[in-house]
Amino acid sequence: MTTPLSDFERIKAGSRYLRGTIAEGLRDPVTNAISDDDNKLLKFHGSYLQDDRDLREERRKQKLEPAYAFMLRARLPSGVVTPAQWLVYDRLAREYANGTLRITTRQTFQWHGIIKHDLKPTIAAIHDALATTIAACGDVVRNVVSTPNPIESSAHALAYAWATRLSDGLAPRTRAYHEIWLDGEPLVGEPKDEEPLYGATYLPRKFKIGLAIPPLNDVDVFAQDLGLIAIIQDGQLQGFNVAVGGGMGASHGDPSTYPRLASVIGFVTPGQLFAVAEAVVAVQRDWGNRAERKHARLKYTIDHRGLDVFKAEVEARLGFALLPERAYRFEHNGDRYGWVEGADGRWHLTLQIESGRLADVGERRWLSGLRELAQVHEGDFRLTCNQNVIVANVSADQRARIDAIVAAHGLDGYRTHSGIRRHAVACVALPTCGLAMAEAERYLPQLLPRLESLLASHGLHDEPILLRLSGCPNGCSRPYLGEIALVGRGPGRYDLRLGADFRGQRLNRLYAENVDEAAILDALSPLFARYAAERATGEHFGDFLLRSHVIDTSSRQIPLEGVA
Ligand code: SRM
Ligand code: SF4
Repeated sequence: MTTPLSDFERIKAGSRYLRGTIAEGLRDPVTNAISDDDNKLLKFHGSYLQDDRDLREERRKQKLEPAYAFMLRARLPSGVVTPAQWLVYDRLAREYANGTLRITTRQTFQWHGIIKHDLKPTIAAIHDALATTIAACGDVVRNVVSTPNPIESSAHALAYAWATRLSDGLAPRTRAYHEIWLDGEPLVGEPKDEEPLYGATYLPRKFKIGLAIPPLNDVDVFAQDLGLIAIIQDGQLQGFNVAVGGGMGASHGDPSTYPRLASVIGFVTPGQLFAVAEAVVAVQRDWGNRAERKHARLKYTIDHRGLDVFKAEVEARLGFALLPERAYRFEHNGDRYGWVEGADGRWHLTLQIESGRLADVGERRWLSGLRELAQVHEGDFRLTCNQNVIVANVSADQRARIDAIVAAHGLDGYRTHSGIRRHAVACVALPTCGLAMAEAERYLPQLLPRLESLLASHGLHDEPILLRLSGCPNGCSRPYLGEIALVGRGPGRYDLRLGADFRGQRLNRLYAENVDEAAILDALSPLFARYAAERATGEHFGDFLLRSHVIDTSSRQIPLEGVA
């Protein structure tokens, strides 16, 4: 007996290539929501219906419908934003959203709190700014991330070109987006096959691609469904190591779900890359689990069928074999802050933004400050997968002007931040995320000072330590790659996980389950003390925990150096 397909598959199949009744639902004045089925389809257009969870209970008591509003996510390959685009996004944040812009862990922008009436003009404005929101969410290839670091300008230019090519080439083709949001001619009758790659039911689940240029693993390449590791020799791009089956999401108490690091299966030349990406996506389209969404990501397809079988199928479809993987070495997966000079003499300034939230709060006026920068900046901006921003391609004579704006708006905290603060990432969680079990972004400002004072008491204030905070086990801050990670269980309670490395190549392990802040600090204090006293020169916290057997050594890891 075959297992029935998930309800989501029925909705996709009946959607006429993602149209559903979204257009009609947007016009319905009776509710601020849209139907459940349309909400599922809306994700493919880059948006989610949410409600303000802080207000949920009160509104329920008052017999009001929840405070519905939409989250919208842009598709910005490689996180590159021009100053002109920045100004549009900033205006949309103030005019239609909740007055904030949110940089995500996949180097794009989200807007929260857009009411139904304003969703269409917001999307249309993004389109007019030469960007899009299509396939920013949904069962498709998402926004392709790549290293945003422009120091090696020629290598970065290549990474950007490939990220854009993959992002555009693997995007859905349906005209539904134009019809619904941009007043394109509505389709008459049944649509023909508009999706040569995806077909009418798209992929079984989301699919993520990331491209890293060693020694920087600033995209967490092993957390991607398809990770590409650029191999550059003497300034020339030789090709890419291909890694498949990475993913973070898991569910509490369900061992059949788990985070997994991508497995390197070989090397491809630049000329082969697009075909290889398309073949990997196509095998997942055909082999992925369409009955159980919890098991539908590529990582489960691979573990279910076997890596060798999966690779053989990809090669059979390609008609050629992948070459043996090439040597590579990562140093870290964080961002470097402050000014650096690129190989071409242009300057780049990385600013740290707590949880990627651009808002004007007290003396730190991120939204206004970046707006003012966008008004004078002649280069571009790069969003990072650690939720930060690079003011990129600045000429030497413009640096002082940029510095003055940064200082005037209180955005230069990166100069004095502690080691752990410089490496802290938190997901959105409450109040907008419907899946959050505990706070993350809103909790980080309380947690950090406590961790900092604990670290300082052991002389570790400046020690770089990766902290990742997620409000639930879905893992949007990639917490399973944190040297220290908190994964939400319930209000004020988290799983404490420890011992990933500093390069995104080793998963951490569960250390204490379902604990509150006091227990977390109690657990960490003796470990910090031991680390301060016993670490080897240059040894990172996660590596120390592994060496000293505080965490189990059996966690799957990628060898720290690729094979020669
Ligand atoms: Fe995520 C779902 C936010 C990166 C794994 N994620 C969600 C939703 C849409 C909640 C929902 O489904 O209702 C969250 C919206 C919250 C809000 O109010 O904005 C959400 N995810 C985010 C962002 C904004 C977190 C952030 O603080 O930056 C990131 C947006 C990225 C982007 O621009 O596309 C974000 N999410 C990630 C990552 C990190 C990454 O991709 O590098 C992961 C782990 C990697 C992975 O996919 O395995 C991630 N998000 C998930 C999952 C678990 C998927 C799974 O395989 O089980 C869900 C839940 C789901 O899909 O059912 C989820
Ligand atoms: Fe929401 Fe969980 Fe993702 Fe955080 S990790 S944004 S709580 S789905």
